[in-house]
Amino acid sequence: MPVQVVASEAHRDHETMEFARGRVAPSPESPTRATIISDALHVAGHRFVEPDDLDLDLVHRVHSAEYVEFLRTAWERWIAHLGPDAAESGAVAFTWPRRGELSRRPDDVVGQLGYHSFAGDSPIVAGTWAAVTASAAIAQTAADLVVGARATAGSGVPSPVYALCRPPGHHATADQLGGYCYLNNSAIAAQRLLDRGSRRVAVLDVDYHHGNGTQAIFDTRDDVLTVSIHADPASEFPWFTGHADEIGSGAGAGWNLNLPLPRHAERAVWDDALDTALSRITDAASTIDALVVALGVDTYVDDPLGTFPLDTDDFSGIGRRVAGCGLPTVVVQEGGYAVDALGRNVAAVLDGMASTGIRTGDDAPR
Ligand code: Q9C
Ligand code: ZN
Repeated sequence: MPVQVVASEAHRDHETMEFARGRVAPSPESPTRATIISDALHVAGHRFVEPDDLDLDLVHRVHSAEYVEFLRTAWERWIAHLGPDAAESGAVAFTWPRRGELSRRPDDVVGQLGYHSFAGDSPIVAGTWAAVTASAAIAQTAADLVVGARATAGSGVPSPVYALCRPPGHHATADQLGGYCYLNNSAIAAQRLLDRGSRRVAVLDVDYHHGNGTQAIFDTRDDVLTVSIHADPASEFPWFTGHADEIGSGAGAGWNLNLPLPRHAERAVWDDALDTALSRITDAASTIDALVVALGVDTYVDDPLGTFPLDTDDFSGIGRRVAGCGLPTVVVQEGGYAVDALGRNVAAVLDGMASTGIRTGDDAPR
């Protein structure tokens, strides 16, 4: 059964370098990633849709206005401040606020880069604003399509909608970029579902890395259940959050679940974690009426950034099991860097989801 895929070419000119693994090299978060996924989903016969214009008010519900304005203007301010030679690196920080000290927002773009980032792996280049706003618009549109389908689906659960977001988003907090993420597309999709009538939304993050940004954005809120399965931050990026004892705070206490796994965890261990995650979501299913899957496929056995052993068949299994929740679902692309396998891995997830006989408006019993 074909799935609606929201995609755009506006990410193309967001192409960065990263200082990692001892050298400066093209970032693994490359434009090619989106092309490979798009090609595989075209071949699989899915239905492509262009995103609507981005609703900046929606973005401001999960990001601070000064952060969004910083993202919009940082590139031109960086070049104006440092001259054309600074184009080569892209706008990137080398100084960050110090732990436990007051951190006042600086005036200059160089200081603001430190204020508005937590990692030096995500430069801002000329094409970044166009790319991140298109990526967020894709998430917004995918949420709108799921809501629209629900309205017409009668008693059936609508088919999933896939948001081909690039760059990814789950590391971005309300006011900090990092981990190749600038705007938190999964959080934007979740907020959109709430604004369009969901009572409570679950975000299930299966990326190899902890979804720190999504956790932080919804930390004190009980209208979004955030669940993340990831490599233990004691030995993996993003290093400082993602531990099992982070359960949310204030009204959000009990509405965050972290399932950290050791590096090189076996498939059975990962599978058990998914069961735990899905039980938490279905336990609360009386109040949860929509799901966002933050779909990183950097859990793949050959991913250059990961250590988990999942293969392409495992990804269709994930799709099947997630669809078993029976919730209207937006799938938002996060990480995944084994470009040769990226297309078929994403296609496998959608295939697994669409093969479970979820009924749509067209085939639901009346
Ligand atoms: N040696 C996602 O999968 N990169 N982001 C820093 C420095 C961190 C991954 C590596 C990887 C971020 C969306
Ligand atoms: Zn990742």
